[in-house]
Amino acid sequence: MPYPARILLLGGLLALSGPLALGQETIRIRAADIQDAGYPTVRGMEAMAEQLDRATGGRIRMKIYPGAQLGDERDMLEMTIFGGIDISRTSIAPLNSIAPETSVYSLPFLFRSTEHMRRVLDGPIGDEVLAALEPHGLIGLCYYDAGARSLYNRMRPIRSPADLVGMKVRVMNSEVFVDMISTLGANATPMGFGQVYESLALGAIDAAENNWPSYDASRHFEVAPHYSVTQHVMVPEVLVMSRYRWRKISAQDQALIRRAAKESVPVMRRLWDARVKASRNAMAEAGVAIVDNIDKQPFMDAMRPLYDQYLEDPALKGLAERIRAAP
Ligand code: GTR
Repeated sequence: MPYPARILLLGGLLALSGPLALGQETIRIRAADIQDAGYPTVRGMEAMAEQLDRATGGRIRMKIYPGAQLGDERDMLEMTIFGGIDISRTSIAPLNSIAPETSVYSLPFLFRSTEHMRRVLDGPIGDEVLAALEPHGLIGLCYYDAGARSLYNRMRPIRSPADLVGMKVRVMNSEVFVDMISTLGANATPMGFGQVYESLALGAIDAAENNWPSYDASRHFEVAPHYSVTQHVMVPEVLVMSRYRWRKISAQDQALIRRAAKESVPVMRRLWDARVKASRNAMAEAGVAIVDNIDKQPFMDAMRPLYDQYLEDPALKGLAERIRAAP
C-alpha cells in the first residue's frame, strides 16, 4: 500500500474508533421521581436532561418517569442501588438508614434559613455528605430544595406539642423522623408518600407533615385541612445515580452528568421558590385552616433529646456543629 493510502486508512480507522475511545457511545438514563410531572423536582430533572442533550448532541438521553411509576422512594432507592433505575430523585430522609451521615439533615430546626441551608448544601459539607453515599452503591449528584416541613392533620388546629399527643402521624421511612414525632408525644407511623391520602381519608392516621407544594400537589389538604406552620425540619431532596451504572460510564460522561445535575439546581430553586408561594396561596383559597405565628420554642424544647441521642455519633456531631457554625 502506498504511504499516503496507509495514512488515509489509519485516519479512517482513528475516526471510527475515536468516538468509542472517547466514550461516545449512546447512553440512555432512566430517572424516577414520585412527584408528578410539572412539580419543581421533575422540572429540575428535565432541565438536566435538556442540558445533557445539548452538551452531547443527543448522545446522552435521560428519560424521566414521574408520578411514582417506578415505585415509592424506598423501592426506587433499592432499585437504584442494584442498577434497575439509573437516577432517583428522593428526599434524603429515606437514605438515613442507608448512609448515617445523611441523618444530620433530618435533625429538627438545624438550618436557620433557606439561605443557610443552600450555602451548606452548596459547600464542602454538602459535598461530603453526597460522597458518603458512594460506599452504599449510590453516587450523590446534587441536592434539590424541599423547603420547610410543617404538621397538618384532619382533626384540629395544632399550636403546641400538647395538641399532638396521641395523634397518629405519618412520617417518612426514616428513624430520625420516627423519633422526632415520638418526642412530641404522638404515634409515628412510617409509610410511603403514596399511601398517605387514603390513610388520612380512612382515619388510619390523623396527621402528616410536609412542605406547601407537596401538601398541595398530593391533595392531602382535602382530607387533612388543618395546616400548622411549624417548619420543624428542612430536609433536602437529592438526586442519586446508581453506582453500578456509573462505573460503566466513561469519566468524561460522568463529568457531563455531574455538571448537568449541578446546573439544574438553580433552575429547580427558582421554580421551587415560586411554587411555595403559589401553593400556600392556593391552600388558603381552598379553605385550609392555616395556623400561623406558632411559637416554635416548645417544639424545639420537646425535640431537644433527639440531638443528645443522634449526636452521640461523633461523625454526626461534627457535621451538626459545622452546619450550625456555617454562615
Ligand atoms: C416530599 C418530597 C418527596 C417525599 C415526600 C414524603 O416533600 O418531595 O420526595 O419525600 O415529601 O413525605 O414522602
